[in-house]
Amino acid sequence: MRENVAGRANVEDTPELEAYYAELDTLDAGALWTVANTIEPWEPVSRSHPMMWRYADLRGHVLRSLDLVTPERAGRRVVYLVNPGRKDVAAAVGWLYTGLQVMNPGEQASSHRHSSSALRFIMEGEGAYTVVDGHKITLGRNDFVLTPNGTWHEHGVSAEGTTCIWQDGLDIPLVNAMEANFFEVHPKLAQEVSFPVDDTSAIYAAPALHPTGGSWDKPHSPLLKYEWAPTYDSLRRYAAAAPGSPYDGALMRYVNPLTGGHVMPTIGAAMQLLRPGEATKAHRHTGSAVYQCAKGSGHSIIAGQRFDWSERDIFCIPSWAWHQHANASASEDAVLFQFNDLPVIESLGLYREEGA
Ligand code: GTQ
Repeated sequence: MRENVAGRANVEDTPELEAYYAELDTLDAGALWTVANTIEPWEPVSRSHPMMWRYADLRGHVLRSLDLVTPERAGRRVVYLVNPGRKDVAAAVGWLYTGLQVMNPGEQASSHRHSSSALRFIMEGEGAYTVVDGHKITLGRNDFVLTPNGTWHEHGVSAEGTTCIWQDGLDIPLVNAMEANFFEVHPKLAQEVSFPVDDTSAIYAAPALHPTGGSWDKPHSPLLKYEWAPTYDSLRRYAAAAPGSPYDGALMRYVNPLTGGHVMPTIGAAMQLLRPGEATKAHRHTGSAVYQCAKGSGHSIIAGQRFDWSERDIFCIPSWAWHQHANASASEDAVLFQFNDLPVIESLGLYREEGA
């Protein structure tokens, strides 16, 4: 730990120093040189393990919770994913939380709001919806929906639908680390729908067109739903027209259509397509990400460990871990959804990247 390098702590323990440290400890103080090399590593040292959670392993357990608890009693019926290195903060990786939420037709969770920002990625089922600040949003497979911090939100499945499972992604660990988390339940437990259904898509999802007039001063995207069909179409067109990134294939960020920036101040998201047979080069960068395979199959090598994934499997890439991806198929696309903490990393000036 204490390397013998000029400018780095390199002090031998002596009885006198040990006594000195013990005295400082009684005063709730310490000698920096005993911890300097740990608290200021040469480069980021993530406590998160590279991990993959197979949907085939989890799905049955997620469905079992339908019989064990009601949304009323549980608040939210969710199986959350635990990184062994981040168990203490309920993170799947870094400061990001993720879980699988399940709901039967006709069920609705009570409306609430919190300081954490959240997103959902729909995995299976018909008829899911979310209400965000009075905007009702209908959701299908591979749709991605925002519930930015401070917005009232509730999720449900229409009576005509089927059992739905979606992935929740939140910055709960980050907001808790900042000691800034508030949580409130809506006084009426459910909101009124005060806008036309899917209005934010009608207003803000037009390709390369912005509505004139109006104003928007919130720090998150006014578009709340990013549908799968136009996303996949855009990725395919991009992948056919340009080489994309040697590290990520055809990767596109979900953006706030008014600014081109991230969808929320603390959580970014992206979708990437690996062409048939495509294998990327390895790179690493600061920032943590949670991935879900939205289509196809392949593998990723993360910090030297190989993870073979197929549709609905979830995996994570810790900050500064080397990673590369490959599509397993010679004829089909592989598509990966991800959410990440890049808006935080970038806005604090902490982004660094290194390619192999
Ligand atoms: O529905 O806002 O998986 O507050 C965890 C915490 C979902 C939600 C989770 C939450 C939510």
